[in-house]
Amino acid sequence: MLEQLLIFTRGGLILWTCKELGNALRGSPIDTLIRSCLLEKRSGAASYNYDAPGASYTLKWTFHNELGLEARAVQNGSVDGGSKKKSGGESGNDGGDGDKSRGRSLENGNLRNNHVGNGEAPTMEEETGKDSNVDSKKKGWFSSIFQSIAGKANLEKSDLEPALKALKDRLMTKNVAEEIAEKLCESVAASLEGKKLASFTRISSTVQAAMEEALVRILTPRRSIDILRDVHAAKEQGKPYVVVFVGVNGVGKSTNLAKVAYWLLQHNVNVMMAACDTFRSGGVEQLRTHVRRHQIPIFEKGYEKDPAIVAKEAIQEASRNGSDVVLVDTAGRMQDNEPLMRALSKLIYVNSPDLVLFVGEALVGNNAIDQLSKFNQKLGDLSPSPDPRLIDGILLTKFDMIDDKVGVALSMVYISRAPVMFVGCGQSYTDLKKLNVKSIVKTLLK
Ligand SMILES: Nc1nc2c(ncn2[C@@H]2O[C@H](COP(=O)(O)OP(=O)(O)OP(=O)(O)O)[C@@H](O)[C@H]2O)c(=O)[nH]1
Ligand SMILES: [Mg+2]
Repeated sequence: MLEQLLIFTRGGLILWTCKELGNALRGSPIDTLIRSCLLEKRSGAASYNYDAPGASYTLKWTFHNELGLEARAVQNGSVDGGSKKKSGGESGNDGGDGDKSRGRSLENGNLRNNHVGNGEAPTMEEETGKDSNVDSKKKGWFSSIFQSIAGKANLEKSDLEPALKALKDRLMTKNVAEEIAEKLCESVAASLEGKKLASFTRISSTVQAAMEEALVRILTPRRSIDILRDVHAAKEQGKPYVVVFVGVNGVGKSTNLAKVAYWLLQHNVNVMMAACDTFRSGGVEQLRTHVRRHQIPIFEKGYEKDPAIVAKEAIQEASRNGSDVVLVDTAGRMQDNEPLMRALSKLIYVNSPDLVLFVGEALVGNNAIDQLSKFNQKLGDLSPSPDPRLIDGILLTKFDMIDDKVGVALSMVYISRAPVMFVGCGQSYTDLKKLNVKSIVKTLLK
């Protein structure tokens, strides 16, 4: 018999409950389910049996909704095929719910896995950003600057200048660096010059295509990095694939390291974490919480040890225990703190990781660009090697908090020529996405 229905956000905030369906629940089946199944196991199952003295329930759930709502049905005893209510159709992706209660997924500053299994393939979504309603919102400013040229024959640069100036200013309000804004405008100009575009719609689609093409050029890295492919290649050579997460304090290194671990686990890759933040108190414990939830090994040596040595021992341990990947957490450091930057270059020199991932916070806007370029510069200057390793890729965090200021992503790639490999967009393990160029263009033209 159906005992209770609940709807709550991914953060755990109960929005609606209907208890009148049966007797009051005995024990705490909902709490137990959340604690021991949903949070801990990353369960892909959609059914859970709760058995306590005098209480036996089957709990079923679905997580399949754009709003981040979830419906839960509790049935008495063990059942088959109990009713499963959906709270609204959708794609099952993690598209943000913008829900303030998301913060509740954090406990003592640590990330919780609050992604409720929906049995779907654990692929990484592309960052779809803030592009809903783009077309309607775009119309206002976009039509006011481009409408005037519709229907003009043989568009010349002088015809386009006012529109391009307005476009450049607009891009710069979204944190696009001036140099990049100019490049984008040049591409747009080249796509329009000499043409006659009869309708505003044609102009709009031409501009959009030109921007997309230019952005793909900017965002396309010098070399492509396919982590899963490289992990398998390393495995074939009988060695673990090593990723070092670097960046300034509090940008989200450890949290996003845990998200990357989650993503790798979903691809059946054995992951080990190396607690090489031997500097900030609480850093090791923070990582321990994640490994407990992921049920993966951790290599740790406490505090005040040389992180380069801890990482080295961790990699040796990974070879012994058959881990495919070692994710190395490092202490946050300011880009101009020379002793700490020297220690980091030593860690990289000693361990030759496969990937040096710079974790940057999109939220700090152009400061992130300064951090990135100085990290690269210091890693180069302070390395013991004549041929120093620099940053290979970027993990951009807090993308969920920047509204439409997406320009920072472009600048980071532009100055470092390192690709944005992941975008962190929330505080759940599943809030890790790929950068989506189309969506960036839409956001910029919004
Ligand atoms: N909204 C949002 N918050 C994030 C994201 N990534 C990390 N955070 C939060 O940022 C805060 C700092 O995260 P940490 O992972 O501890 O950062 P850190 O870089 O390891 O910090 P230090 O080790 O002290 O340098 C935590 O509250 C995280 O939950 C993200 O993509 N979006
Ligand atoms: Mg950390």
